[in-house]
Amino acid sequence: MSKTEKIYSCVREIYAEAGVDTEAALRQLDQIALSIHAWQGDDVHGFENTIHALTGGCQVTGNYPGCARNSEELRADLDEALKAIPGKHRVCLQAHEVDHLDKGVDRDGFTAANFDGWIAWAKERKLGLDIAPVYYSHPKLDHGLSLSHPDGEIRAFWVRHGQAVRRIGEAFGRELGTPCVCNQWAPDGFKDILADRLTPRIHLAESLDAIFADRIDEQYLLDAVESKLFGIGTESCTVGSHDFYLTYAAKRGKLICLDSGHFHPTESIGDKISSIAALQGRILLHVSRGVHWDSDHVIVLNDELSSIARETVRCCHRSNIHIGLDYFDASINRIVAWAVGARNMQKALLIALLEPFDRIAGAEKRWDFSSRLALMEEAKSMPWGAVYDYYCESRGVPVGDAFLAPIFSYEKNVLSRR
Ligand code: RNT
Ligand code: ZN
Repeated sequence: MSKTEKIYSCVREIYAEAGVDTEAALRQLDQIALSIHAWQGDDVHGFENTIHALTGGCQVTGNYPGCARNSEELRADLDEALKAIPGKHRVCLQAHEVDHLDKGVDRDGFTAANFDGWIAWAKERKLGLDIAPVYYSHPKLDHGLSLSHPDGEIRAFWVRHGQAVRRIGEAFGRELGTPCVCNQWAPDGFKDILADRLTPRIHLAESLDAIFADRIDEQYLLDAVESKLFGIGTESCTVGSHDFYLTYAAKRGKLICLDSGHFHPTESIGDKISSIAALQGRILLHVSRGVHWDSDHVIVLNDELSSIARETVRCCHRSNIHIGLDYFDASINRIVAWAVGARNMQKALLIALLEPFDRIAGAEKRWDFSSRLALMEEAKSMPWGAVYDYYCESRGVPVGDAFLAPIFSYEKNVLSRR
């Protein structure tokens, strides 16, 4: 018996005494696939011939060496990251993370063939793929507007891009046997106070309806729409606000994407999950960490993350919740960033799965809020870390910070030579 197993066998008993089955919790954790965001590896640059400037709220800071320069490097880096994350996961692409381009074909002409390396890679590893259109970092993002632009031709270009990416997503779903989540986020917004806030929103709604006009079977593709509050250069109005997209998603039966950096800094998305689960019930999470603003820092195991994970675990029986990661830090080793954030997401989920929920909810039902508070606080110091260590070991992943050494040797041998 390894040290990890020995500790786990005691800890399993401690949990059993509290009425919690750790084995059942780990089986549930095994079922939760995280959608790992590829863009952490290339600083949201993508692999089109021309590197367009990052525009419209996607700001990456830092210049740590080793940024992936093409899809092959990005896949190799993702392989390293996946070795540090127990369980079976998915990978989400931004649609400019292409394998290769066809001469003279812009984003409105992309097809699944431009992603064939990704499909082959995912097939081999039995991974699901998700995707998002890229309505930014392109000259046709004019005055900060894409899908809501007043010029119908500009809107039409971006609508064709959205349609093209949905078809690519459908191909991912067909080829890989698991529905691809295709998330629509457009940076459209305004720096200063607007005279007419209505027209851009009507344009956005019409563009989205045109993008979604193609009926695609949900066994291949699930559509999501993502709101935002503000960004650099869009301080006064984001066209696709939460009110806009929550209504849109409810009316059109789409997943609503909740990004934890896209609300007022004190507003938590944890509380939103049950509200949506009670009604519309289709959610995509973009788990991120804003520091003062939507800065997309690597997620840490803090109260915000715990509440997102807890609410996800409590609500997933009556809603369809997909967990996507969405942070990007170019100031540290990018593979470590992937691993730390994904492991934190799992730790937060595990803590929620190990909560003695029946006892806590029982106290609540009896109006015994004193016991509810005490039980919730005691649960925080239960030895869940030993359960996570055992999870890693039993799924063939290094325990504790041992995942760092292989990543740093990869940095030395591969990343530092780029
Ligand atoms: C930006 C949105 C969006 C992006 C990705 C890169 O604020 O959160 O999800 O992070 O498209
Ligand atoms: Zn996001």
